[in-house]
Amino acid sequence: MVQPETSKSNAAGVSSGGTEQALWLVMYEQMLKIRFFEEHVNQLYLTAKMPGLAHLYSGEEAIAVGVCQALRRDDYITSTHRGHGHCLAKGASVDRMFAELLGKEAGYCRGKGGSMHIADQDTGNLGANAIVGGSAGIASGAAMSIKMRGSDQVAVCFFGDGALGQGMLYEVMNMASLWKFPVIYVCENNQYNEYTPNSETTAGEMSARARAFGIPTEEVDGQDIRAVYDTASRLVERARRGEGPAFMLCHTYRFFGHHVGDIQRSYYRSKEEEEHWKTERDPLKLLAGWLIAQGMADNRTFEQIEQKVRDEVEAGEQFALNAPYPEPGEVEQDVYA
Ligand SMILES: Cc1ncc(C[n+]2csc(CCOP(=O)(O)OP(=O)(O)O)c2C)c(N)n1
Ligand SMILES: [Mg+2]
Repeated sequence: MVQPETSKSNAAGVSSGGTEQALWLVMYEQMLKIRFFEEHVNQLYLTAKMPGLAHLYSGEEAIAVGVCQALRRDDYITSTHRGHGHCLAKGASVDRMFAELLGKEAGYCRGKGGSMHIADQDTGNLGANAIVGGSAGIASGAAMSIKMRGSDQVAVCFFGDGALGQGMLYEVMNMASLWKFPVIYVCENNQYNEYTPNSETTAGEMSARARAFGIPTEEVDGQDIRAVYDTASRLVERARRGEGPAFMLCHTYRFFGHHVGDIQRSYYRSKEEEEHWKTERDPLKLLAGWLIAQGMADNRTFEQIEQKVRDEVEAGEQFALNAPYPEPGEVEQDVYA
């Protein structure tokens, strides 16, 4: 993965020629990997090869990729029930991701966690989490540990707009602000909490919640990876310098249902609304269009990336389908209650 040096190489910064082009193409590839991975996850569900459900991140890829691209490998993230994008963007491999979803021993949690509990210490991923708002405590605790150890790492907490109704978020934002923890709270406002629009669940202004604790806030178009990366880079570097937490509100949309089984959605949102986001606000199309307009890529570039990513995802899926399940005797190993 190309790591940015500073915000100089980002969208709003000084062009660094070939390096900038390579950076955007890497981000395009990462987003496409998440998109294709989840297309396969949906198929695995539909063909009854995957136990349980999965919450697809399709449509929101620019947030995970744009933020994680601003991080170092040893920085931390915490994720949500909609976590595939965060895990892949932070460096998880597709074969072990598929293996986890299929309950195989080669998976990140030896097949015991599934889609909503993928963690990977090697890439700084402290875990996906099915408790809405739960990751805020974990990310803030990790940031406290960074501070106590005198390290210059940063922790990022991804969470949905639904978590704005959870009290724990406010307890930890208060502490993080007082003690200047290096943590970025990234709110993925996809407008819905399960099957309810957030206009029915969330009073007042979203960013005002963080500002009440003296935490600086930034609001970005979460479909525009250049804006996400630019903002995340600034906030991450600020936290790394010891200047404390920040709150990033990203406006986005999930292209599919709350989970893979949520097929009949017209009672809570219209087909027209979904079509609009898919055709006009797709983060992949937006970045591709910009790269072409800048002369940084052409159709052939995207065909090559697509082939590479398709091969990787298909090979990862095959690996997982053929991989063994854990021994039944291991069922209680690594399980905490
Ligand atoms: C503490 C808690 N309450 C309720 C639930 C049930 N639940 C699962 S996802 C969800 C909605 C989450 O909405 P949001 O945070 O906006 O995330 P999104 O699904 O939109 O990405 C709810 C209420 C839960 N998992 N945890
Ligand atoms: Mg939501």
